[in-house]
Amino acid sequence: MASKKKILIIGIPMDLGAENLGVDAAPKALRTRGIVKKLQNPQIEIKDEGNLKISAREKIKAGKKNLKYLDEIVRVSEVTAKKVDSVISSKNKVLAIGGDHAISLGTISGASVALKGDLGVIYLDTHGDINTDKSTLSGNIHGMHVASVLGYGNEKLINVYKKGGKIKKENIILVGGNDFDNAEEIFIKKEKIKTFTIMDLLANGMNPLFKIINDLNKKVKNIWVSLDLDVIDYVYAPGVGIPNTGGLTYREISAIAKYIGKNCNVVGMDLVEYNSTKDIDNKTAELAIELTAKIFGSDYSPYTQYMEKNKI
Ligand SMILES: [Mn+2]
Repeated sequence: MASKKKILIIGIPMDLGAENLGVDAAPKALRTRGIVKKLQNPQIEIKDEGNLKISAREKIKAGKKNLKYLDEIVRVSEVTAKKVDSVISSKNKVLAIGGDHAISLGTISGASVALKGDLGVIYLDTHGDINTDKSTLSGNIHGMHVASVLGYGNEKLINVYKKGGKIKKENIILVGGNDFDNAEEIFIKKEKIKTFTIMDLLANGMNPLFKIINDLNKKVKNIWVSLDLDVIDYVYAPGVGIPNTGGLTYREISAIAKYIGKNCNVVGMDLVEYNSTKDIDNKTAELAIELTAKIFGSDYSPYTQYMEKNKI
């Protein structure tokens, strides 16, 4: 039997990277939904490390219009990166619960430093999050951190935890994209960033994605998965910051999560943009927990539990 995996949960209740308030409550809400107990099984030990401290929005200034809350986001990213670095350096895995997606600037930076750059990223998101301070339309940093970890955009964001970009541009895959800004489309094309969009999925099925993931596995030993729940259609995941009307179905996202869990050495993941106030019958929370289990190569589903309980 494979050795028992230890996954440390780090709650990062930060919503400063986004406009849509409410995602800061996600770590608490997911704990209330039983994420710790539900992920635990004979192969996986979960340790909850609690939450990082984030300054409240009303107590700080937004600062520059094209880089809102830059200083606090950089500070939180430094703390996050240090924490993730120490967990991965001690051979444990990380489940980082946001917050908005800007938390991944710190998580990916910390993981990359711990693994000396031998890290690929599978980025599940309907958006690109690949704007810079020059191209942003909103000034929200949760739309910029992918560019930052690749070494583009504002210096303070790029140089979090260690100087320079953290992920080689050929080592990231943007999966499930359906809502890129024009500037993002141009950037992705110019820099040859690998994408597997909803259009690719409809045109060619899932196989090309599995091939890109296999190719990434040949180039890097370790994978970080960044799961923005808004990649999923709102029918299955209504409880997100920005609900998606053209997203992945349950069948598709669960197959992707399962494929990653079976085939990649996942060292950690982000679970971001959960908004409990928009959730319906906790289905987004339950799905988030199920996908997390699958991405770490394990399993949990309310349906399986129901079957076991009722001995069906
Ligand atoms: Mn995102």
